[in-house]
Order: sequence, then C-alpha cells, then structure tokens
Amino acid sequence: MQNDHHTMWERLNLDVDAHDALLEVLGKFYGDIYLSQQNRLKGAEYLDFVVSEIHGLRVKELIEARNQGKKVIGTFCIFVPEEITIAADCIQVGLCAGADAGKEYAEKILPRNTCPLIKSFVGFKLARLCPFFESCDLIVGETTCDGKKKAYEVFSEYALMYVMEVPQKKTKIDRELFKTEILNYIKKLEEITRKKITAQDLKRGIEIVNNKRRVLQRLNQLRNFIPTPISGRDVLLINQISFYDDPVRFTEKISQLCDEIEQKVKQNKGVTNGQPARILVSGCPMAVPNWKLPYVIEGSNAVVVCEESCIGTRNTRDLVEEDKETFDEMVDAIVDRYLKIDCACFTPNEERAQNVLDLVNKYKIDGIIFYNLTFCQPYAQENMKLASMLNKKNIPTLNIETDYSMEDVGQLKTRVEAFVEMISNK
Ligand code: BJ8
Repeated sequence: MQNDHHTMWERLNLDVDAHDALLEVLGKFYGDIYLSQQNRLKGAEYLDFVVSEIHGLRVKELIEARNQGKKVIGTFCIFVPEEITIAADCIQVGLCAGADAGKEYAEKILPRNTCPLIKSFVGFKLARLCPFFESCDLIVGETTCDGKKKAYEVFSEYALMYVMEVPQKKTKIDRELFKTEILNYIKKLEEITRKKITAQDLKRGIEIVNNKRRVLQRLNQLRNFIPTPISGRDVLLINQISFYDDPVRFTEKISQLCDEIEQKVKQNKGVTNGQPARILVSGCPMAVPNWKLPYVIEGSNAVVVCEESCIGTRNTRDLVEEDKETFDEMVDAIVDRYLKIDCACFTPNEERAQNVLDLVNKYKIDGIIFYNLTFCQPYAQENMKLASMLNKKNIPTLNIETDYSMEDVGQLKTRVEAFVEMISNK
C-alpha cells in the first residue's frame, strides 16, 4: 500500500526517505501501544486502518477534493470553527504536532525552550515530513499562547498563514472582538473559495460538527461504567482521528463503535482485569502521535477514563445551539459556543476548576494526572492552582511535565506507579 503512495509523497515534495523512516518508527510504536491491547473492540479496526493510512488514503482524498476545487484548511487549535470551514465547502484538518521528528530543524528558527507542540509543527513542515501541511491551501493560526502566536510570525515565511485573534478575557468587549474575528474568518474563506456562505451552509456546518461532538459525548458517557469498556489509549486515538478524518464518516464509525460498547456494557464486560485506578488526565493537548503518557498509565494498573483536554472533553463538551434560523443568529451561536472553551490562555479561567470537579464526580475518578508539556506556561501555572484546590478536597493529583522524547518513560513509570499505588490504598 505504501508503495502506491510514494509518487504522491514525492509530488508533495516530502523528504521521502526520512518520511519512510518516520512511518516505520510510528508503525512499531503503534504496534507496541495499540495492537498489544487485550479484549480490544472489533470497531477498533477502523482506528487501525486510519492510522495505517495516516499519510496515505486520507491525503489522497484531500488531493482529489482539491482537484475538484475544494480548499483544505490546516489548524492547530480548537478555536478555529470547523462549522464555518464546512459551511464554506472546505475541509478542515488538524496538523501534525505530536512528535519530535524534525526538532533539529525547528530549533534553527525557534528558541530551544519552546513548547514541544510548537516545535513539532514547525519541525514537520521544515523537515518536509507531513503531507497534510503540503496539501493545505491555508493554515489558520490563532492568538492563544505567546509561544504559538510568535511562532506563527516565523512560520508564515514557510507556509500560507492566516491568524485569527482569540481574546484573552471573556468580557463584553472580548466577545465583540471574537465575533468580528469569526466574521473575518467567514470573509477570508469566501475570498479563497469565491463563494458566499449562506445561512443554509452554516446550518449544515453546525449540524455536521455537532453530530461529531455528540458521538464523542456518547463515547465518553459509556466510560462511566465499571469495568471500563474501552481503554483510554483508544479514546485518545479516536479524539485525535476526529481532527483529520472526514467528519461524517468518523461520526458513523464511532457511532457503530458505541453500539458495540453498549453491548459490552450490557454483558458487564470490560477491557481491564480487576479494578484498576480510574484516572482523569488533565491539561495540555496530546496531538497525534503523542500516546506516551496514557501508555505509561495503563501499564501501571490504572485506566484513563477521561481527558480534560482539547483532544478530549474541552473540545466535545459544548455544542452550537441548533434552533437558530438566520445567518446572524447562527454566527452568534457559534461565538457563544467557542467562548465556553476553558483554555488556560484565558485570564481568569475560573470555569475550568468547576469543569474538572464535574468530571471527577461524573467519571468516579480516583486520581488526576496533570499533563504539562515542557515550557507551556499557561497550563503549568493553572494546573498548580487547580492541584492545590483539589488536594484541599482530598482529591489526589500528580503533576507530570514532559516532552515528546521517550527518554523519560522509565522515570514516568516509576512516578505513575507510586501514585497509582497510593490512590489504590486510599
Ligand atoms: S484551546 S490548549 S488547542 S491554545 S502550544 S498552550 S501546549 S505552550 S495548545 Fe491549545 Fe487552543 Fe488552548 Fe486548546 Fe501550551 Fe504549547 Fe501553547 Fe499549547
């Protein structure tokens, strides 16, 4: 199969040898982390297939869509509203940002003490390792953390960038600013597609994205059951795939997977033996193929039952209201939905504390592992504050700071095992 894709990758100007080497490493990594799981769901075949074709068939689909006149929009953040991208008849994809391939290239143009997620997307582009980057007509950044917004300035020398302004607070003025930015994004897409977005288009975009979020909500809901019917690793992967597979196909496949899980739940069958500790992972996003921490946790007599993250509930918790009819009403509904995102880049960001507490109760959490990417100030600071609040309520927490290298796996395992033992004895 891969050979069939080589010509496509060459046409996209990838460094084909380095790319082959990357896929080989990824394949092995995937085998160790995913294919080694026991009692896996049959529906996970969809996940295995999508990953095996991660840079193949989906990229081919994008190229075919472009040949038919569609535009492809690349993103790095859940603030870019896919509802609008779909309304403009474009395709939105999340860009590779979860591995340190290309790091040495990134460090030539960025300070070394930059968060790994940022170095990753810059590295993938500069090392010519990501066919998604090369298939984009426009890459949309956003003014969230300082690291990203400054990196976009440099990055725009290498890729066609458009940067949306995301406010730092949520006052009335900030809402107006964000609404203006949403309208500007609409204009930008109208400009590149040469097509006006209508109320009908927006309605369609809202429905498709809401359905995608609904199926992820349903999946999460099923993780309430004990024994847990699906591993945290698989749910993380599902969330990651939601950023680049076709949204309608994704919704259908995950809906079938949920049907299978419901059957499993009825038979009281889970993926775990005994009663492993139930963990909430909270903090920075885990972009594909960042699977390190869930793998460590689930190899330590624990199971991840919820992700309080942008590759998790922060992205799926809220829907856009669907009862609006006019173009303006729908734009307002989109603005309101997106301003509910409790990213640590906001100040204050009080609602996140309550959202974390709700998840602790809902998913019967035994302990929280805060996940910080190295040099990510917003989450490092906010997670410390949250940990102190949670510890006062007798909810155990562990703070993990790490990057994308595998060098610290042994050390992480020791710390996670000690934490799991501590919460299991409570
Ligand atoms: S809405 S979390 S996806 S900005 S890049 S903040 S890890 S230092 S990704 Fe994010 Fe949007 Fe917020 Fe979510 Fe830290 Fe790194 Fe910045 Fe990061």
